[in-house]
Amino acid sequence: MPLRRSSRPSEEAPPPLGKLRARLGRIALPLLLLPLSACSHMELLNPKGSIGEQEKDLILIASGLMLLVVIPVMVLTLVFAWRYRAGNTKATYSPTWAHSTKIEVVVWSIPCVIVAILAVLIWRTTHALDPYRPLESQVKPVNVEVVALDWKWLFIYPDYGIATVNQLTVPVGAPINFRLTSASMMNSFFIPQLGSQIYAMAGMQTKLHLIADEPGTYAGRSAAFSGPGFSDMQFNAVAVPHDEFDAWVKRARSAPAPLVLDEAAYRDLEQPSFDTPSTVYARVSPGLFDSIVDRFMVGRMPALALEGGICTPDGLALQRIY
Ligand SMILES: [Cu+2]
Repeated sequence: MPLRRSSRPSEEAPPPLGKLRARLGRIALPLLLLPLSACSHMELLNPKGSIGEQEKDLILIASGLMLLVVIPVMVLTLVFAWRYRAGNTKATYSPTWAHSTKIEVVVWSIPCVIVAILAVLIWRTTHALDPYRPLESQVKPVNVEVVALDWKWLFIYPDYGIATVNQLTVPVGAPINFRLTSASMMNSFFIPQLGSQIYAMAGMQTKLHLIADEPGTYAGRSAAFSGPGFSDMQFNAVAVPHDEFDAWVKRARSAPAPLVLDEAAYRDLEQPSFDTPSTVYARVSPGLFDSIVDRFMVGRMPALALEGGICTPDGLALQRIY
């Protein structure tokens, strides 16, 4: 539309309310629908596992509840500004007005109710979706030990004696029990389409339980800045049917030129590197994950001994033995 300049804008009659509403509707509707059209590209809103599904529901319910306050406030702001504009002589004019019990009840009770509902909802889902909580399933879970290195992810499959770098292959429909640690910087392990993010920290271990309900390739990443190679610290989480997973394990173990992740190979691997290609190790030293966690405990050992504590394999837990 070409710009039209009125010679005396102040005398131009304001458009009637009906027309204004129609105009606002024409602008507002596409704006409201815009984010929805992008849903299929937004990983958090396009989950592929039951944890991710529940988290998506939580995001949508919580956002909806909060919009119950936000939308009326936005709309009423415009309505009030329009209705009580200087030019409108029909609106009530009461310069000494100071208090309205009705308004007080509305502006306090509605947010209180919403906060109460959100509190109950969040309390329940926080416990239901606790990353440490094992998933109930008839299918045998797969254990994966995750080590955040500078700047790549090492995945160890202790039950199969294999390991990979920057590639996570998991069977569809089986709970995946992750144990995570870091060999250096703190990192954040995140596969948005499968659910919760969790930190990986040196000298301690965190746990995460996820499940993939559909076969596919899902982007995994570090969601915490950890240095110059951070932006390439990405991996593919590939969910495949169970028999394909078994075949993949078999292939990994019987690679023609097998790579072995022993202590020496690990020393090489942990050197900082950028944009590391995905690698499969046919064998891995047993107990590698625990030894990576324990490495950061050395300085604390004498102190722990003096305190009469022991260091459990379960990370930093300090139990007093007397
Ligand atoms: Cu911590």
